[in-house]
Amino acid sequence: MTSTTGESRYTPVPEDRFSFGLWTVGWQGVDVFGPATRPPMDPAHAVHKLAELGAWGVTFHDNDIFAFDADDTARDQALDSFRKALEETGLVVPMVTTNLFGHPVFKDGGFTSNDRSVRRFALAKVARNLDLAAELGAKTFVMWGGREGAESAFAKDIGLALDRYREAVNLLGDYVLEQGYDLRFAIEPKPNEPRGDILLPTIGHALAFIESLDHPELVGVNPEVGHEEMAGMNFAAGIGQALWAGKLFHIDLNGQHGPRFDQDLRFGAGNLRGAFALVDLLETHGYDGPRHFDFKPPRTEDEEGVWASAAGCMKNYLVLRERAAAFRADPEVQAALEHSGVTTLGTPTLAEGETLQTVREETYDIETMAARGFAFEQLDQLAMDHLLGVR
Ligand code: GLT
Ligand code: MN
Ligand code: MN
Repeated sequence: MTSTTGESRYTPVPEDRFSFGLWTVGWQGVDVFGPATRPPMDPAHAVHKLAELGAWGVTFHDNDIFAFDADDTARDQALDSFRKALEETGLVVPMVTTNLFGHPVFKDGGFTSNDRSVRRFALAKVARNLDLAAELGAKTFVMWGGREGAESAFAKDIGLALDRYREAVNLLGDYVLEQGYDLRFAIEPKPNEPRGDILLPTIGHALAFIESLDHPELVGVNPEVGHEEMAGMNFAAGIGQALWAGKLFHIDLNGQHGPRFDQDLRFGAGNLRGAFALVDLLETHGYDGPRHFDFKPPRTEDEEGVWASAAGCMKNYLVLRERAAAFRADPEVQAALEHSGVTTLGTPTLAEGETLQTVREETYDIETMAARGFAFEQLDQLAMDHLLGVR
């Protein structure tokens, strides 16, 4: 039985910066094979429940709060009720995003639809939502281009589509600068689903695209655990590169069992060792952005199950954070990191004043160098022992 103190170690507080999308806990369970299994959830109710569970923030798409075809009165009413819930609970809105994928008009994408009038409408929809994001104090604006892609090779000219994508992000960046909004963009990569192939499918594709923009400093990434793992990528390694590039503006935490459809399991489910490595990386790197959960409580769950699933996301993060701290503090681990050369990788390969000529003239004891064991297995077992709670 866990003691009260034991439980409270894993009870989230706002300082943990946990946030949830309204579309996550509000997901009604509609999938390709069947209709909703849960009733719609009032956004204000979701805000209250998330606050009770210890979350810090809530995020949304425009159409999570008001319908696509809402008139101004309906839009204002829905927003008033949401704002009231924010005031009552103290929850913040760290991120806002736009739905450019649900309505049939976006079936061939928003920014990169082959239909120019759709592209113009998409820009207008996002610009309006930027005003709302700024008004609510959001610092990050996510762009997930789920419909930006194709099912067949000849349907989309990739180069032209990227030209239009860039045109859109440049225009929206200019708008943010002109308005003086304190907002940055975060592109969310995904390899496929709902499109057969999606543009900017991985962290690496997105990072390369960002460097081609007029204001690359305004744009970073919002990687999602499951999306990289769907592509067979190592998520923590991708996050390592995003951090290295100074581009980890936001993150979508969830769980996935390898390359298959997007599972959006609660954080910690699926690849647990990957989740451990990720939390260790975020915490040791001093990542101070939101810990945002983008999961879908399975359609087997009723509302109680939805909150159990949301609470599980946060608890698993806190447990892994504690395990990672214990791993880092363990003197045996520190010695193993040293022994394996992990720490010495921080030393530049050439010393001050040395040149390529220096290394060309050096004599090398190749046999001894080749015989060295790196003891990564011992190090990894220590990590495993900490993860499993036996150290
Ligand atoms: C959608 C998608 C998520 C994105 C959201 C942001 S919407 O549910 O599956 O991964 O983060 O647009
Ligand atoms: Mn997903
Ligand atoms: Mn996501």
